[in-house]
Amino acid sequence: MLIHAITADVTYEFASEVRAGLTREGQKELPSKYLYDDVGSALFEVISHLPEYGLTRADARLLRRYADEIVDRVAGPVAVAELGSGSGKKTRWLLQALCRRQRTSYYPVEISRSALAMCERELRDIDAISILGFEREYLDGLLEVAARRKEGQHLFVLFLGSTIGNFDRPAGVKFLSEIRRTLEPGDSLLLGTDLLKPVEQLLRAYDDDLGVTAAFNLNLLARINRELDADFELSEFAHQARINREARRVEMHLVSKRRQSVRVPAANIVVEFLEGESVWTESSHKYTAEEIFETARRAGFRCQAQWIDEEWPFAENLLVAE
Ligand code: AVI
Repeated sequence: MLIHAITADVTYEFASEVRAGLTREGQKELPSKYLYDDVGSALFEVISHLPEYGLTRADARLLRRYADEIVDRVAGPVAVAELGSGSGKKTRWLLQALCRRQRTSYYPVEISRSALAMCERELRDIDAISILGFEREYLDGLLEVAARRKEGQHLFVLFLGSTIGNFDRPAGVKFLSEIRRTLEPGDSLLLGTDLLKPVEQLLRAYDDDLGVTAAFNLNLLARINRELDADFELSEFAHQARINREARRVEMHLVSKRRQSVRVPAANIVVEFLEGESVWTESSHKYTAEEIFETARRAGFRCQAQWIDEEWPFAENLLVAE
């Protein structure tokens, strides 16, 4: 597979976002996209196999079971763009269903080069597929894919795995509106959303017994040590999953076990932590099946169909650009 990579100064951007997040007034924060370096992506892959975390398996079950039905509802001919392809495993079912209908160009968009390479290895054996990966932020990658659209071709965008849940609700609508802006009427977006479930189940899913999610979260500090030369003592921070009922989300935090200061030379800061103070690293918003219709409408789509997994409440939503 060809991978289009950018050589922008990613370390500089990482350092400035770390500086902004750790020096802000009130709650310290780090953007969740930085959880996914090579180590973080590998840990997330393990999370997706954990008994406590059913999200990825529910997503895959729906795609395997309903691939033909989903593809039948998508106006063709299409080129497929996937935002955040990960390993590409669960996309196989959709691509195989599409490739039975037409020769298909598949454009995975990923910020992790190793995930792109994994995705290519996973999917290259499918008949009648051509794969071109973009190592880009989602919207930048999608713009490049849209520029390759051929006359009369529709785009079918995949945003699976409930990554939309990592945006807060207003930012989620804004992001979907930005996707909509790159599309033409009649193009489709398959949106995976994790649905609300009992608090105990959610807490277990984001704080598993083996401690894989804890390692996934703590790796963000390890990454800052590796890439920005910081001196975080990982054993002095604890992973914590919190439920925010009002916002209908699970939050991941890293809680300082004592009063301490941490140097981050490449970001030119020394950060002071109080005992019990946390860095908020990720939010996972949970949806109701009904609210997706309104969310889609506000972003300029119509939710044409929805498939729901009963075992682990999760919905695939087929949105059509109006
Ligand atoms: C990628 N994203 C949808 C996952 C989630 O559930 O929010 C990331 C994750 N964080 C902790 N466990 C999994």
